[in-house]
Amino acid sequence: MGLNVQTFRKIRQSLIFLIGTLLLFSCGNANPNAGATSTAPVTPSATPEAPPTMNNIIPKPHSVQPAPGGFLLTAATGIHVPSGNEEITAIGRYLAEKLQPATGFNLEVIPASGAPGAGNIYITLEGGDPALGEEGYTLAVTPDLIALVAYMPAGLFHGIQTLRQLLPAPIEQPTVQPGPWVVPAGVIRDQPRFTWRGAMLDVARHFFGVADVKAFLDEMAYYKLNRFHLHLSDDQGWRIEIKSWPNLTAIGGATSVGGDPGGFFTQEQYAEIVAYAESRYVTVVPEIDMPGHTNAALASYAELNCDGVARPPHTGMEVGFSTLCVGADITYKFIDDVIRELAAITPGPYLHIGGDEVQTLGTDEYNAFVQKAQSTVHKYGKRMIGWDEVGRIDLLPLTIVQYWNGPLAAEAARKGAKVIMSPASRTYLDQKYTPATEPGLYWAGYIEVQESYSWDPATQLEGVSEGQVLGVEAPLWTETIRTFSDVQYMVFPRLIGLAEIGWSTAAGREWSEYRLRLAEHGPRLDARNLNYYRSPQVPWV
Ligand code: TNX
Repeated sequence: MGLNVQTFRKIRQSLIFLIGTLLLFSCGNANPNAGATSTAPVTPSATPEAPPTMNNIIPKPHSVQPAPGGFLLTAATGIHVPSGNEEITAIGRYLAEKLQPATGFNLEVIPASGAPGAGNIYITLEGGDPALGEEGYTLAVTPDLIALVAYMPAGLFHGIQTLRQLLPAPIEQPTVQPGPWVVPAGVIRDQPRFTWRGAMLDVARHFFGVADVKAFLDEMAYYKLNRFHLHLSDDQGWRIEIKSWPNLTAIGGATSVGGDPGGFFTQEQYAEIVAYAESRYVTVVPEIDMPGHTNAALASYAELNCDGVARPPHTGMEVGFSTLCVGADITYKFIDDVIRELAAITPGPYLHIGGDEVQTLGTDEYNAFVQKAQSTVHKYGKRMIGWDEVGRIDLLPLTIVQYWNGPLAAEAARKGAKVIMSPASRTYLDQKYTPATEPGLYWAGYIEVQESYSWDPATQLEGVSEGQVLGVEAPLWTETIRTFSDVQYMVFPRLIGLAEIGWSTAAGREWSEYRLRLAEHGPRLDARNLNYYRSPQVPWV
């Protein structure tokens, strides 16, 4: 038979490798920062064409030890995964998919046991360090091999995002680029600071469909975010099919702010989003806002109103006027049905019930309602999350409070609840960057990129310290956000900084250094064709 395929691959690999090595030496060291450690000052490369360094990764890894030289990725590079492990094979395929468009290589995912020979990528749980936790990983790059090792698959997935960022920026282009595709050598040991690193998309004020949501999830995964909070109902729209209450989507789903078109997810579409998120190690956190922010439901069913009269649809932006009829039995039948159906299609452990901005109920009425909602969420096997107003009630041990503005999150923390930090003045992605920003609101202030980055979750709110913080989340409310291009513009680059706040250690995290790393990400955002705010605070390359 002459040359068999394996031998041919090996010879071809050796030849390409030899050429690559020569190329590396002729360009000098592939890593100009070799010898530096994560504590040394960062010198980002000056142009997108310069060889990549280990120092431009966002979120910044826990520890980085650069070494001389680099690994040349070629068409013959194999991605070796443990044979018989479907989950890791899928992660290997994901990597191959991400590298395909720009390199033109159809990298083979090879089931194997043990470390492969030179010129390959090795992805494994073998030797994974439990001390790096469920999401940590070690990425060791030598001129011969890329070895990605983690204790759990989520860590491997995050390590792959790091690997993508170690390749030159054109790796993100959708069409074939010249290369060469050199990964700088060194060792990265990495793990997150917080377990909750989230983004929220409000699909109620304006609706964004499955394709947009998937694109949003892809971007979250790239920055190692792991919680996707979907704000599914509000005064202006109801966006999730509830089979026992079909008018919620038939009537409540038809409207949006400003009379823009409505829309909703069928339960099948929601399941598709959940599965897509799962494949990117992101947990979906659905929110049905109650008892306020419910005009869309009150317009769909007359019996949910205390006076028995259906409300007209609301397409304005005012908040606080609507409430479910908290004294009526039918209200509790309604929330039981909604929570039961939503819990059944949500594999993640969380269900968000909103609870914010109710201006038409007394404190006792509000507290009694939220108490019942909490029992219902618990009955269907989920942990309740609420905005900080729910901090007033008797919280179950696993209930989580999401801080946005008031003093009640600290009260909840005193009672033992964990807090998700979403301070409006730092994390609200719907707030304008400057007065010149076209979309957006500014009630929490203008939030330039520096303001959104320069804060710490453990010191932001008096009475809430590191151990009480579950993590961080940036919400994008969409009253004024009408297109997915506007979504991108408000999200980028602020969400990138939020991802770093959630992942990287506080020590050494500084705007003056971060802005240089962020600048290096400009060509990557361009290559991914994202619309983003080119803040004058950032020296974009
Ligand atoms: C406050 S934050 C809200 C939302 C609005 C947002 C606009 C919170 C829990 N409620 O209903 O969309 O401000 O910035």
